[in-house]
Amino acid sequence: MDAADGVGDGDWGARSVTALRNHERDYDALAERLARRGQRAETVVQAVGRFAVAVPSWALGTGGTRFGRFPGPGEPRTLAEKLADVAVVHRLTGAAPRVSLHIPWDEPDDVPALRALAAELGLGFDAVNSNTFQDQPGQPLSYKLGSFSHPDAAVRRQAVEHHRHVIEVGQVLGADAITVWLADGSNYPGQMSLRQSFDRVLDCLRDVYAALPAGWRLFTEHKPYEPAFYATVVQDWGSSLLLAQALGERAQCLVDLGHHLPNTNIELVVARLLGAGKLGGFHFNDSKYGDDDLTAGSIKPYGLFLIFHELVLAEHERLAGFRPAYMIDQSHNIKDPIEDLLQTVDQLQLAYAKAQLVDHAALTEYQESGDVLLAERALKDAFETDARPLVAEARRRAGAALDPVLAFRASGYRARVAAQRTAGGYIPPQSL
Ligand code: RM4
Ligand code: MN
Ligand code: MN
Repeated sequence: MDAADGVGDGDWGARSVTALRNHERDYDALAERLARRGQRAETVVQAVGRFAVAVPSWALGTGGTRFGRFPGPGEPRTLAEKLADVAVVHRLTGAAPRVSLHIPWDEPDDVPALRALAAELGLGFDAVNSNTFQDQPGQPLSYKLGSFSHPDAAVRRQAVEHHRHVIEVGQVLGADAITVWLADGSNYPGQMSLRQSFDRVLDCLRDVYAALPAGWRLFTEHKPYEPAFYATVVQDWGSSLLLAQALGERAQCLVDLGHHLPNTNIELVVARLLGAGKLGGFHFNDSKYGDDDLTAGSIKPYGLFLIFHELVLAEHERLAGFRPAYMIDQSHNIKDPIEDLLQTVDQLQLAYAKAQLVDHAALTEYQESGDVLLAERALKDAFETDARPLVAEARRRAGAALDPVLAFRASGYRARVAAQRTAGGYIPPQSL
């Protein structure tokens, strides 16, 4: 594989002696500065080295809006090519070892063969995703008026059957969770019963929950609107929590950072779900207005840091049941998808590293003595620290790149695959 993709020689970024020397000087300077604050750079580097996030199978092609799409050269045409691209992201960041598969967008023909191919590339599988928000060719019944919430029991049965199938595929792949995002909802008042639609969703989810293999979890993902523009059935974290609590211990909530109404305090939502033992996972992205699916950290980096602060607190406190599944869910509309993913993973590693720099003992002391200013500053001190050398060091130790995007550009990978992947265009899933 290494010879084929040209990005596997393990010395990325360290290839330039000057880049490596500059990195070492930056790292030493930061380590010294942290030591003066009583903090160890080494501890943070090790924590960043353990951080991992899954890449969704739908993220390797150029995304688009309902107005259009501007594909770039060398997009993957097959699942195998998508895996090859994820392997590049993992090799350059050291932090993307798993793929989150979407069915039927990425329905494998030969599931065991896909698992073997992934293993060859050093990849595994994270939560599998179902899709009852579109009708598939040949599907007997339509989801136009809903899936799990549909008034017709036959449609609901078809949707449950689809989820059983997704779980079966996931099981063969070695996944251990299913994420359920439903588009169910209505566009006009009166279109559906607001209460019954929720009860039907819960009933169907009970069937899916009952089909979970041992050790599996089910994540419910909420979204306030789109494609339903009047009332979405699972529209907020409260509804998601009701479902997860009614289903049982192995049902938890998934927080997609773009699925909140404007100005929602997402770190507070995260804290509530953590407190209830119901935080299952994340779909990382960023947004300015709605479900924009922009690069994580590109619009509200402080918000991302505050979310990671809650996560790191839970980690340090060894909160019971805390086992979050981290995934990316973005639409790469105008950046090269691989570059955007590299930038995303870097931003997540950075937010995680900064959150590790919060002095928890001092923060607690300020909170308890009512020192508002210093409490806030305990967070700001961490956020404003340039933690990039810590992240680069974690990557260097993992044999990944000091600067993944520059290493990717220097590798010539995109041009090479553009030459290979010529026949037939990649048809992307509709961007949602
Ligand atoms: C939705 C949601 C789901 C994703 C689809 C494509 O808005 O974020 O997680 O699977 O889009
Ligand atoms: Mn999502
Ligand atoms: Mn979304």
